Amino acid sequence: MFCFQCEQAVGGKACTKVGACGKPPEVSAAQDELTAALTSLAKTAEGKTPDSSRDGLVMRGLFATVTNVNFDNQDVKGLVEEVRRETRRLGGDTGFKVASLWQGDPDTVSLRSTLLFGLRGMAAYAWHARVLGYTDAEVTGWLYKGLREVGREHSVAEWLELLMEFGRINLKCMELLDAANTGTFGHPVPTQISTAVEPGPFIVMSGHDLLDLKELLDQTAGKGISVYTHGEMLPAHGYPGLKKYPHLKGNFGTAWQNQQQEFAGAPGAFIFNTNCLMPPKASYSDRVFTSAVVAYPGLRHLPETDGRIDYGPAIQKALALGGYPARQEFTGINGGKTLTTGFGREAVMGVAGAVIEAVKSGAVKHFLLVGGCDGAKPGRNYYTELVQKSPADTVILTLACGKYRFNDLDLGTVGGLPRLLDIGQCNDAYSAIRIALALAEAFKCGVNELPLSLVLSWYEQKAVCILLTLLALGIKNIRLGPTLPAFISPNVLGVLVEQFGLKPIDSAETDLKAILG
Ligand code: FSO
Ligand code: SF4
Repeated sequence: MFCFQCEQAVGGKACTKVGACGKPPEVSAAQDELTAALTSLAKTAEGKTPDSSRDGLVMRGLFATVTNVNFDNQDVKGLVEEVRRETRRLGGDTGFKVASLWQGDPDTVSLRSTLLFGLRGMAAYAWHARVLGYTDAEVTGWLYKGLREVGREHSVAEWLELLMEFGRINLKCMELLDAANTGTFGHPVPTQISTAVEPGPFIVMSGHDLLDLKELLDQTAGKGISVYTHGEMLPAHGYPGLKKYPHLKGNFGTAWQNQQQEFAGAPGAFIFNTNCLMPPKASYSDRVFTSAVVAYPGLRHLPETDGRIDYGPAIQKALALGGYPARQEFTGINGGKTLTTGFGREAVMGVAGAVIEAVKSGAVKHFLLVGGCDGAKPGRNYYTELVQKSPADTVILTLACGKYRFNDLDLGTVGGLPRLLDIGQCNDAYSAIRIALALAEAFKCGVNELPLSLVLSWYEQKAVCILLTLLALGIKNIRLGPTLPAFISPNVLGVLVEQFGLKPIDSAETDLKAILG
């Protein structure tokens, strides 16, 4: 096998025997076959009448190859078959060779992989929007285009142009998902969340798909079951259309990489609906369920009727386990007992006057966007330290699951604003971009001239598409850690450093000093 798409790639190079994520070689091979099959389908579908179910298949096919999503060989092979059937139906055949994906000139492999991984991330976002009934022909069309380009040869300059074009399209995709989430559930409002678990049966939902959470809340209503979010589902608490459910009680656990410790011995049911599933331990695997594109051999996959998920098996499990006999106090990783979220663009722009005043009066000197994924490797304490050591006149904006490193800290307020503002999930990078653009407009300058620094953490392919969007917007001097992607070749890194001022993180002290001058 060969896989180097995430931050856990063995030795900072690639997983070649078995995935550090637990992905076995046969699944890796099946995913490569799936990518090749999708490329052939994209070529064959060019110029043909668009078809919604084909679009859904392309999204699911790309999404299934994202890190920590699908570990089931049969499932992935089933997708390969579906894609090939559709290709044959359109009169095409399978031309693109699997091996050619990861072979050839290192810079070409690097640029091709960057585009492919970005497409995988964007497909997941497009899928979340689609299930809420939101699609965009340009975004969907670019999934096909991107796959075709992955199967073609290009010069370095052409690859870079494709990556920038992709970054702009991914902005549209995140905008679409923002419209889908806020259009369906309203704009997030600042909300406090408990980290405790109440007595009685409970279900924990992990992932990004807000519609799945709503349906779980509907199906558990009146059954005496409490529902908790986990990982990237945390920002769901801020949405009026979800926070109105009284049995949505709080958040369970911390970031995804701690699930094997945190789920062990917990008498509740756990559902994974998007990424971030780790190989379950035998001690709790009987209570973990997968849904939608997620699959793991031996775990129960929730059945679907007319495309909607039946949570019955998880409900029965939660009732049978019965939950804790008494309230359990849990904390975040720094010992804090409450978390806050819901500072999306509407909430922040609603207090734009106060924000601008705070900057003008000098109460707020700098904004730090500390966002991205969390992960298992050491070195991520950097993000906790950076936030802890940032001075009292800074505001920390955050999004995605990397926030679990510091979201239980009480950072107090500045100029009447909380110092820590959780914008939401990784896809809410869209909201962060809108906030940055609004600030730039208010101060009549460019985003790069704002007292704003981006310090990002990456783990998987959603982070890749977001990074490409930020670069395509011309945002410079982004700091990236905890390590740089294995798929970025030295020459490509040289270009990113030269054109965009992209920097690897250093120590928290050094970076803070450089950022705050
Ligand atoms: Fe995190 Fe996992 Fe959202 Fe990722 S939960 S690591 S970038 O899948 O998607 O932030
Ligand atoms: Fe390795 Fe990451 Fe690929 Fe898993 S997804 S096989 S950890 S590079």
